[in-house]
Amino acid sequence: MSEADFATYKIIIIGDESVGKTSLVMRIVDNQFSYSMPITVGVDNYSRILQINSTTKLNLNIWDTAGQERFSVIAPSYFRGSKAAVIVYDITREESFKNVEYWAKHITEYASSDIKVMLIGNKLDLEDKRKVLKKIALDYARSYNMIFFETSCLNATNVETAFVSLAKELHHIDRKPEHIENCPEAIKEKFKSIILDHKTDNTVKKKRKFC
Ligand SMILES: Nc1nc2c(ncn2[C@@H]2O[C@H](COP(=O)(O)OP(=O)(O)O)[C@@H](O)[C@H]2O)c(=O)[nH]1
Ligand SMILES: [Mg+2]
Repeated sequence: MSEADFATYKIIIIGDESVGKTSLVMRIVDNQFSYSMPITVGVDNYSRILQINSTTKLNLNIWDTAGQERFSVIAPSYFRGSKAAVIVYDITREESFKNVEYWAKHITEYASSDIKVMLIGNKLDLEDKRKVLKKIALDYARSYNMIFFETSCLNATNVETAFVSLAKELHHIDRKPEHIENCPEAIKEKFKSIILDHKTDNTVKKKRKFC
């Protein structure tokens, strides 16, 4: 297998405490779920190989915060070398969605400017307790050019789909020709962001858009 067919990407997971970050990692890495996830896990990064097409395998090196988020501060070294950040909130806790902005600022401050960001609204199985409307989160994600999914780690809804989308996007960015602006329209189209299955809404202007 050639180098072009295999790549490793560091992906960091951030967000408030108890939104399901560790559960998300456990679901994508081991396809497991537990109501009693350890708050601090000894090992804080995990790997999952994803086959994204017939010739390409990607190694997702996924980093969990190991409880640092309890103090609302995450060491800058956590962000180093990351190609993507996943911000997680809990659809049943409005506060955790409000704090997405706070975590996004951390990314702006510490991560590389070409980082890809995915926003995840977790605990979709608790629909009857929902406090964050999907449309509000979707609009927010669009305005920052973030990939967006709602997931349930409990029943595995959308977890695999979300990470496959992110992996594909990272792979496309990686293979993007340096002078994409000079490429024919057809090629530009190929590398266009795949977020949300919708076109990015450029009418909403915010301070910082993620790649
Ligand atoms: N119902 C439900 N509970 C979840 C889900 N994801 C995580 N949890 C539970 O929420 C709690 C916090 O999860 P955890 O992964 O430790 O959150 P973290 O602090 O963000 O790492 C645990 O009791 C999990 O079992 C989910 O999708 N649905
Ligand atoms: Mg955790």
